[in-house]
Amino acid sequence: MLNAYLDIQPEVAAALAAGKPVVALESTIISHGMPYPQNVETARQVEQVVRDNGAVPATIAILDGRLKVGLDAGALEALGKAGHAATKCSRRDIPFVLANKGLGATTVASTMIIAAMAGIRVFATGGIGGVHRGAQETFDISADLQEFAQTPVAVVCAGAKSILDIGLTLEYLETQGVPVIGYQTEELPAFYTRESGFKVDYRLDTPAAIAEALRLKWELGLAGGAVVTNPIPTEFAMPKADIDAAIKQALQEADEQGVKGKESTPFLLARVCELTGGNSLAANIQLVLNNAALGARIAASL
Ligand code: PSU
Ligand code: MN
Repeated sequence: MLNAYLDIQPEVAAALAAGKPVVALESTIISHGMPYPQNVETARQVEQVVRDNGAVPATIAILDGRLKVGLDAGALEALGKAGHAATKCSRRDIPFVLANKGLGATTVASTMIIAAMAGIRVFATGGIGGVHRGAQETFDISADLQEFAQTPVAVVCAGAKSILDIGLTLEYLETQGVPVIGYQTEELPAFYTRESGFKVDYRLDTPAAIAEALRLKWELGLAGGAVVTNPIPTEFAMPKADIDAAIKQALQEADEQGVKGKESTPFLLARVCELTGGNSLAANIQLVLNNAALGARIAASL
């Protein structure tokens, strides 16, 4: 590719050159989104599910002064083991982590940027960043939301977690011209649960219909991507009361401890996981696998 700092794994490069489906995967979910060793195990399973659904997986990270598109087993293990010691890289961080040849885990925003550089249009993950609760005071709004507005990659996720203000996140996306699609649902899913009380912009029922809407958007030259929300399968969804209680406590602890900035989301994710025992982790793993399958099918349709 044009970018001198990009290392595209040969299998991924061959698929892209042949016009075969490729699905980008992020690495902050590995380092900061789940504990070791389930994070590495899940990352491997996600790649396998992408393959089983007819696409080539490309996990993205920053390593040894290179933007990596496709990671080998050693790199996945290193990221998973490093955990919070890896640098969580959003848009602003990319050049600095490249320059000091650090270990950088890419968020949704930076994964989109690097995927777009490589020519990948579909990306699957668990949850996205958004407008945090209390953002009226703190201004804590994830850079992911700006990225959806400018970078042409569709992100398949299980909706927004209620660590965020879901209503404000939707308002922000509307302002930025970012469509929120519901796969086989009119209601926006809330990550661990299938219901949020909010509506998506468009319900589409097949990967082909989603691919067609994306194709039209990009053919018209409309900047940015789309948020494709995929509800957690019913059998893995969590009781709303359990997850709400854990989120409430995690938010209160974050407030008491003065956690802010880029630490905020990883802190909340880790506390929710601890407070619910393994339950939320098991749900989290299942929804990511479910999103990987849908991402692969959309990529295949594109
Ligand atoms: N939400 C999750 N799991 C995650 C993240 C968010 O349910 O792993 C990660 C993603 O990498 C996302 C990032 O892009 O956190 C958002 O961080 P921030 O709010 O600091 O922008
Ligand atoms: Mn933030």
